[in-house]
Amino acid sequence: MSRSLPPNFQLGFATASYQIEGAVATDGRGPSIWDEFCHQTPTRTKNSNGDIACDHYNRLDEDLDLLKQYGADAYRFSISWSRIIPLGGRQDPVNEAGIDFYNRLIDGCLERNITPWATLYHWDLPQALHDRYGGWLDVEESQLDFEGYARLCFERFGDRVKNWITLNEPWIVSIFGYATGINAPGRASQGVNPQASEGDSATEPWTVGKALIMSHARAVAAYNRDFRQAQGGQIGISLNGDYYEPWDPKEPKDLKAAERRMQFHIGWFADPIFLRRDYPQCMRDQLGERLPQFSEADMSLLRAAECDFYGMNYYTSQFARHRSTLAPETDFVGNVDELQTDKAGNAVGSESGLAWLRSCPDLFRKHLARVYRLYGKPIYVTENGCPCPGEDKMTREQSVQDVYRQQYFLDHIGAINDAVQQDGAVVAGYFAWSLMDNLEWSDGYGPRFGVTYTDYDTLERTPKRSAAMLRGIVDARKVSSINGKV
Ligand code: PNW
Repeated sequence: MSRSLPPNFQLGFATASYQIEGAVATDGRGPSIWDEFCHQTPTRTKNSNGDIACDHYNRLDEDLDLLKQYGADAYRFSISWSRIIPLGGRQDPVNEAGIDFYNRLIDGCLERNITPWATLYHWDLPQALHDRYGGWLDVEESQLDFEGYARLCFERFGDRVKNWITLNEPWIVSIFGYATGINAPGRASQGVNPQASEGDSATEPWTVGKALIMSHARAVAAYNRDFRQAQGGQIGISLNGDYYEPWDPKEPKDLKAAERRMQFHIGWFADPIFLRRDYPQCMRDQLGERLPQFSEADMSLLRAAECDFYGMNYYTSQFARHRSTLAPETDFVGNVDELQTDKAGNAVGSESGLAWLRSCPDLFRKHLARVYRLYGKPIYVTENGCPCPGEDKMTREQSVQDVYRQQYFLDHIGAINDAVQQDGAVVAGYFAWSLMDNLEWSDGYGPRFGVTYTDYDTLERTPKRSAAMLRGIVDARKVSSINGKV
């Protein structure tokens, strides 16, 4: 087996606050838009909510012990904004009990020799900011409040946290939250989502996208100006996005469609953030005035916000087929059809336990190479994983076997190895999603992404076989340190 992962390549596991913590009203935490969304009637989350989730808030030490047991170098968690600033705003009171929880989490990692990676925003906007000014729909206010929140985190945790992720998946935040209305705050045009009572799918996602880009920029600029020198950490953002191949490889319009689809997924955020320039031309061409402009002041903020790495959340790939009709106003994919089978009938990958997720390690390799070529920053894979076929209906004894997941990890870490060795991509770490089965957002507690089985009745954790094997897979791919011996 070829070995090309650097000796200091980091293996970690990832989670997000609302998906695991529970304790939503404990010790002064304020509600977030996900608390509100999960308690709407009729339900939009399969009757599930994060009130208890995995009860991680009360089982912190046990969960950190799992990480240790799995040989983790790093742990990626997210901070619940409304746990530390219950009302969210830059003038609002700080909740010291919430700060204490994250101090215990961070110190608990360090005591176990695990490097903490903190995500500032994994989708749980304080509800008070949504009520006060529409949350992310107010581009000016939201970026100032996000900067205030980020500064508080740097001040209180930055002596020990040296790895920061500003936002998790701004594409999902904008599109699922404001175009399809599948995620909180559940806004969409009535014709798009009958369960949404308010929204405008043609305009709101693009406004929210700009708010997120500028919020990221303000947090990074603050870090660069006031914290970087003293604290010496690194900061980046985690972007999702599938890799797309043309549905018909002989059709030039499908080749363009595949590239355009990736620009709508990734270039939307990566061009302003990593290349410090306007949105991709294909987005301007299709969306025109509905895509906000960057002012001179915005551009200078983006230029002051150079960050350190590209966080890649990668799960699957698809085929793109061009459309000959005009794009509807509510289109957000670049006017393409997305398919899991190409023109010749080849499937993009094997089926997992979720319809949208197929295992496509060869295309993951292409994705890594493309992203590194375009944006030029070291890549950390900040999420990768899957549920096994049928796992949502399995008993614990069946689920912990997780043969499909073990193969998925093996294949995807192999793809990283090849992208580094043969395509020159720089990939510095890998976080499996997720440390444990948890609340899969609007899909509820059905899909299980964990390397640890969670029994939602007893909250007991049981390691799956994949948890124990990851350490070995990564070590086997690392370059040998001396004379070909590890
Ligand atoms: C990510 N899609 O979300 C999130 O960062 C996690 O919180 C989540 O649990 C995980 O992936 C698994 O879904 C995504 O439909 C949700 O393509 C949906 C998609 C992609 C990412």
